[in-house]
Amino acid sequence: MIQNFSFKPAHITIKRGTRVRWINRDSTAHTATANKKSSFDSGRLGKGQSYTHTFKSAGKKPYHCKIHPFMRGSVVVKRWR
Ligand SMILES: [Cu+2]
Repeated sequence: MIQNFSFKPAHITIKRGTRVRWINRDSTAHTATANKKSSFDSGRLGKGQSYTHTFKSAGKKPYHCKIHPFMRGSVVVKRWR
């Protein structure tokens, strides 16, 4: 969830192959953009819009909002539980 200019939860741990969905609940546009280019990028999400990404490789994937760089989060992808 993207709400009140933050990602909630900001940090999650998932199993490889899991789909993660970001839904923008703010009336302001946001993005969920991997810090590492070419990994994932939601593009501009308006109010109520969502973006889904399937994480296929293990590791820590920090991301941010391009419009508000102070908004930060991370997804830790494990090979298995
Ligand atoms: Cu934002």
